[in-house]
Amino acid sequence: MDLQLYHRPDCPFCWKLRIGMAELGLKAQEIRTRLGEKHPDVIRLSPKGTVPVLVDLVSDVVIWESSVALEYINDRTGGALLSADPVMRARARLIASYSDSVVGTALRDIIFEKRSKPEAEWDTARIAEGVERWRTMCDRLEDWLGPDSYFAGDFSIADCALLARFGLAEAYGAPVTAAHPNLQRWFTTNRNRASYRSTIPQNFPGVD
Ligand SMILES: N[C@@H](CCC(=O)N[C@@H](CS)C(=O)NCC(=O)O)C(=O)O
Repeated sequence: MDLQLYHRPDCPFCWKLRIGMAELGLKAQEIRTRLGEKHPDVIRLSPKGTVPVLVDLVSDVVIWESSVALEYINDRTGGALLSADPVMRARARLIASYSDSVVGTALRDIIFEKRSKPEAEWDTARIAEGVERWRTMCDRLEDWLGPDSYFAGDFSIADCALLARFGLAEAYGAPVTAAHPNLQRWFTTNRNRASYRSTIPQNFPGVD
């Protein structure tokens, strides 16, 4: 595959996709976008105007939705990021979707608040509510993971999605704690994966 990736390093959807690409041994020509800036190519290529945008130059396909892009590269390379079992595939997709939407919304309040203004002006009540919602998500994720190593069979698209969110949560002051031992074990182990370490953003706006 000859890939181009439009992405922003600290965007969780982009980070998720970069983790998946690294897991699958894929490299892309990277075009980085910046917070608050609309890249003209992204506006041209994506009807949503969001990143990531993945372009497969060989197949001449443009994919502007991170979950579709992740499954596309997985399909193209033998499918290592989804189990063969239909139940586990469904589970991986559900958890990845939960990560993209529900988990993302909880963290968004914390991140938007911290990166949009100086610390002295942070709305601490809004941040505290976000942290509270994040902890509630963690209760559910803790049960879903249980004693397993990964969320849906082997390492999957669900782990890609959640690793990026947990990385952001930690950076923005909502780390996983001993109240969630399964999650703590999962994050401590998987943050050492080469795919995570090689894709972690160099800085997190507002807190670096
Ligand atoms: N559902 C989309 C969401 C992508 C998204 O919201 N990306 C954000 C960055 S995290 C974005 O591009 N926002 C518009 C902007 O930054 O101009 C996906 O999964 O690809």
